[in-house]
Amino acid sequence: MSLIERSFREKIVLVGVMLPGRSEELVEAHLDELAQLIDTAGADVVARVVQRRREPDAATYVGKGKAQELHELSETVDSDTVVFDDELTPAQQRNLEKILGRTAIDRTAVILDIFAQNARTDEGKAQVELALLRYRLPRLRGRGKQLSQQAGTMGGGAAGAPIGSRGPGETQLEIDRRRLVRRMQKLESELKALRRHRQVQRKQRHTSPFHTISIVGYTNAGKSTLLNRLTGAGVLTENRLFATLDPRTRRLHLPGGETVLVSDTVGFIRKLPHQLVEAFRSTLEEVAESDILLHVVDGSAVNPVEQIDAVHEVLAEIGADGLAELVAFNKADIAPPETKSLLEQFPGSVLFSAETGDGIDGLLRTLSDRLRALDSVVELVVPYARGDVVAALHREGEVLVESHEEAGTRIRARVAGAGVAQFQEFVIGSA
Ligand SMILES: Nc1nc2c(ncn2[C@@H]2O[C@H](COP(=O)(O)OP(=O)(O)OP(=O)(O)O)[C@@H](O)[C@H]2O)c(=O)[nH]1
Ligand SMILES: [Mg+2]
Repeated sequence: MSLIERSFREKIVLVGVMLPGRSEELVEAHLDELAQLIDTAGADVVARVVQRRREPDAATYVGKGKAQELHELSETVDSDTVVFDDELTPAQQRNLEKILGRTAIDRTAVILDIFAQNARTDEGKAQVELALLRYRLPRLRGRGKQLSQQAGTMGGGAAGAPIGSRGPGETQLEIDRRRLVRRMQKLESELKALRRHRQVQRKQRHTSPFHTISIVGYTNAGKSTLLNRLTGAGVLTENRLFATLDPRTRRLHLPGGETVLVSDTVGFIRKLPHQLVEAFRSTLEEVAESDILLHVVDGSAVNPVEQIDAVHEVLAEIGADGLAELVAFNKADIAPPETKSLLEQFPGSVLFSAETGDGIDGLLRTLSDRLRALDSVVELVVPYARGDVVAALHREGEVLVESHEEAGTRIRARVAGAGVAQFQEFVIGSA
């Protein structure tokens, strides 16, 4: 299931609106990103248009006159589709298609399409399909004859009937809608089952003594490259957006001798479609349960701070905003000198290159220190009958002092934050 035609490369016109207070550089950076999304989706950008507006037009996103101009431009450059840099309402989409005489889609549709292309596992595929259907449901329209002829072209499914199609076949529309809802329900229950399975796995991991680290960050920041560099994981890295959809977890030995679990995550992006955040919630829940976030930022990006903000927004949406976070600026080899000032702006952050390995030692040392700071030092008395608990403390924590008393073995130990619960009944105090 896809929204973008791949049997030939579609010609695309990009459209953005420049709102007050946004710099031209920023708007251009947003359109560059949209162009990269289009390229990743397998189509070619043939023109781009920016309109200054106080706010997007409620009916047509750009002004009506601009929409008419866009129609003429599209004719001239012979474009197949016009892509808008914001999510269009179903009504805006319909109105624009009438004026443009071709498919109009939005940023959300492009991102959904790329996710659909990149999903590999059953769970990933089900999550993406569900997100697509949630996007498509409010946009379903009556099908005319022309749509079936046009069915193969970009957006044919999502955008619905092209202009000039006859009035909606009400019953056909109802049938389509019902079919779609049934499919969504089926996917939801499949995902629920997968989620239960995942929770069981997660429980097992919870009792594991290892700290867990999630690598998060903007898409294309170099998260997978870092995971590979650290663990030799051999996961796919590519100079394209959303290369990773199915996150991997690997063991890593830190310089201090500690073993931790590191997971890669799907990349985030400005205006990540909420349908996707919803659909990926179960995968993203794991991020919220990690001990620390390793937030990788592309130090060579035009707008690293905006990307950091976008990542924080998604983290808040999945309930991972309260976690410990180490901000790590990547691509030191190509980052401009200004990146150094970012290190001051984000206290405790580091600069490194996943590609060349520069700064990796410092990154790991900082990570190690931050993890130690998360540990708690507790005082316990363990009855002599519970030699298993004493053994577990030696294995999973760091025993600092051990003495023998009448009631049992008295131990002072450093235990990982999440691991304390396991020993709670023997704890008599903490430092
Ligand atoms: N110059 C340079 N390029 C890098 C560095 N680290 C990663 N890259 C490149 O950046 C691109 C993206 O890297 P990935 O590791 O796939 O990025 P990601 O964050 O996993 O991206 P998604 O999975 O798509 O979200 C690739 O072309 C890498 O080769 C670096 O330190 N320097
Ligand atoms: Mg990746």
